[in-house]
Amino acid sequence: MAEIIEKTAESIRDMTIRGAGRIARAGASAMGDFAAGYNGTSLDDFRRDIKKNAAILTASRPTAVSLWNGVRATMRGLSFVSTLQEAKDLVVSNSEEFVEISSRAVATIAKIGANRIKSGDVIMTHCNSSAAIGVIKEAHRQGKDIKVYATESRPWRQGILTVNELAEAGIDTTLIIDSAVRTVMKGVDKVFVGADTITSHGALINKIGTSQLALAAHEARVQFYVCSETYKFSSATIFGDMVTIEERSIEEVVKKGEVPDSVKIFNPVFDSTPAAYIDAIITDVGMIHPGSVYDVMVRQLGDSLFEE
Ligand code: RUB
Repeated sequence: MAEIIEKTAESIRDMTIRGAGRIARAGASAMGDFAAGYNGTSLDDFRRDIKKNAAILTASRPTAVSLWNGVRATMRGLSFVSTLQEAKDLVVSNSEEFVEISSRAVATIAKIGANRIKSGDVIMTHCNSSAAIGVIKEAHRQGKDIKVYATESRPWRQGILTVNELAEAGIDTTLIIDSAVRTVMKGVDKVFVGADTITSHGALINKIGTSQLALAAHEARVQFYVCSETYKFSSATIFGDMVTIEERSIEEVVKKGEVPDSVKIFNPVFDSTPAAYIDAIITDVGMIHPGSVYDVMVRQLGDSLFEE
């Protein structure tokens, strides 16, 4: 059963499974599958193995707060059970609950976000966010006449996935290269992007280039909306922890031999957009001002926030 953990971790590492929501659900599901098929005989061994698995999964994309929160959710209450069967059942039900709640959150965000869109709007999105795409598709489903610009999102080109999905839904979609963002922004009404992580100060960590969209939107007085499930809020940032920005292989940027070895290549894959450039965060508990993130965290997590 440990194979399911390794297989999921490998798929997250090589980006077969990607996007903050998808990796969180994949991590949580793998934990549930592991527990369901566990054939050890002792509760202590199970606790030890489940912790080991959590570490393997979270290390597959070490800076992803969503993955950490999804995996951790499956272990909630584990120290209070007294039998192996109870422990297995608890991880399975926690896992199912996380997948169900996080999927429902995407649908709720779609409904709330679509209310911000009116017929005739020109929208821009970046990378490939199921939460942001959900909003756009819902507005289209409601019969609103919209046009969408989607960025290519180098180097992985997740924008190709986005334009395929939007075009398949019948939405008027234009693909642009990342450096065309400022040129195109003048004709845009609203920007909708997803979130990898939201800090307690309301800053957004998302695909590299998101902060450029935010700057260009700010300059052009275009509304900038972030679509984020609340489990992407990082409680560690309350206590001053910084979000680590993932850097990936240089081979994602250039092919071997394409540039001299003396050329250094820097490939950060996320960036940080300050709260001041964000008009609102559309979440599963409603639309909030970035300044309210801390309050929502405290309300949702209560005292447990201050226990670790
Ligand atoms: C994906 C990305 C997405 C967020 C939100 O980056 O930055 O905007 O993860 O996605 P990568 P979602 O492709 O490197 O994982 O709304 O689907 O959770």
